[in-house]
Amino acid sequence: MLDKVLIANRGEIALRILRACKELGIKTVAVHSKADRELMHVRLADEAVCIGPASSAQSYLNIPALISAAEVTDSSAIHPGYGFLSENANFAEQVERSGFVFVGPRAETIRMMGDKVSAISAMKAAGVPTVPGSDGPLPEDNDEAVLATAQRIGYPVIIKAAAGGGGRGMRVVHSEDSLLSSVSVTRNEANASFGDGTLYMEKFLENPRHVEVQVLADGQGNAIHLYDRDCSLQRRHQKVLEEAPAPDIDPEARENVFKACTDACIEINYRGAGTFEFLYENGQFFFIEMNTRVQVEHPVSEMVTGVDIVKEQLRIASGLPLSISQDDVHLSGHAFECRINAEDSRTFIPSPGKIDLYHAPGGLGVRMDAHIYTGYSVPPHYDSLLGKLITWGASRETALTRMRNALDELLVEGIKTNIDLQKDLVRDSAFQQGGVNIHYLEKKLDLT
Ligand code: MV4
Repeated sequence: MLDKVLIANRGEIALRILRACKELGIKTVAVHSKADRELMHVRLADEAVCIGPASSAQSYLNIPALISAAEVTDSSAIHPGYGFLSENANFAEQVERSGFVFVGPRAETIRMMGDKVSAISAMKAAGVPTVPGSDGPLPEDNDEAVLATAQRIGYPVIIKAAAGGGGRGMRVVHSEDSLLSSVSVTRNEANASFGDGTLYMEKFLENPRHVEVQVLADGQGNAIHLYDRDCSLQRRHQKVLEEAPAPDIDPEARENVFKACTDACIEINYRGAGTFEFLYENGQFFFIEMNTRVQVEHPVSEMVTGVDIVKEQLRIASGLPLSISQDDVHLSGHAFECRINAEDSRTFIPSPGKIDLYHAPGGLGVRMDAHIYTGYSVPPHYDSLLGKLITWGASRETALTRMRNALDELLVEGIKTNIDLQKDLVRDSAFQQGGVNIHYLEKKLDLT
């Protein structure tokens, strides 16, 4: 087992990683900016290293500072968490070249998944169902071929940047009239944003759900899935409320997609935790992207399977095989996660500042993954996630009732939060019914 892990992150996920390390008897190193010296995980880690000035998110992106911190503390590995450098192939490469273990996939896997064209083609080759599309990059100098591709796919189509992902660098095209101009604008934006103008085209699915599959693979020939999550409730590509398993999915399509995901992991010799992102429409799954990190919403999968995803990541990084096989994974009950953000419930404007009072809910089936405490000041430099409220129940109904009650118990005073929005959502009748699509929340917000 790894001896000492440097946690290259902050906030609730740093605390989450610290807890997993403690359970495994792994020593921990916190790194933090000057603004973050009061963070909960900094107190709880065995050692802490200040790696940068107060006024920026840059500290957690400073590769030389992170590697120096790993050197001076004699760490054996670096866990990147999510965001920041977690899907940066060059970082993974530099970590390993410096003699540390990167808790995540091999750099080449991260690079392949970062390029959406190569990710889709690898997954398609491995038997994962993909969206009908260009099957490769759009040519830069052949308008006829681009028009013919769209013709074959059928309008509406969506133009996406190969270096994009997560909703950046996309444009929907409804008819031939605007195709070439849209391709040109999207290419200019992709060049400006990512330094890479490579584009691809897909059929635009109008009303899909966002359903993702959690996998774990050890790079030693073993891969399992931890069922699916529904993350359709989002605003401007920011997820708001997630659940596991995804409700009301065609059982046969679902079994097929799980098998395709684990087969693909073995095919590409995947190592670590990963998420296959799908659009789900009319009973069919369509792969769009793969995430090579632990995700914000991983707890809902943990709650319905009992598998500790971060502990498995650390075991895999230690060179150990998965502690469980697929036959050991049993889906039990239902879980929800509400993201609790420091932001106005209606305008979504961030609201940093001092928390005058924090009271976390409790009780059977209630989990609060958060780093805040009464007296903590939310700095303005980072994203607004304060924590996640997660509930579990034997049925979806019970888990949702627990979430309603837990949200009523949750007190965060002194700053604005989105708790009122979450209280509203868990009482929404369409959401209670289950299976709303990716446009539901934005439409609802437009109406109120
Ligand atoms: C799509 C799509 C419809 N058709 N691709 C947005 C984020 C990025 N991961 C992919 N995205 C989409 N790709 C096709 N072929 C609609 C979206 C999309 C979306 C996807 C998941 C969750 C929320 C979304 C919100 C708007 C658009």
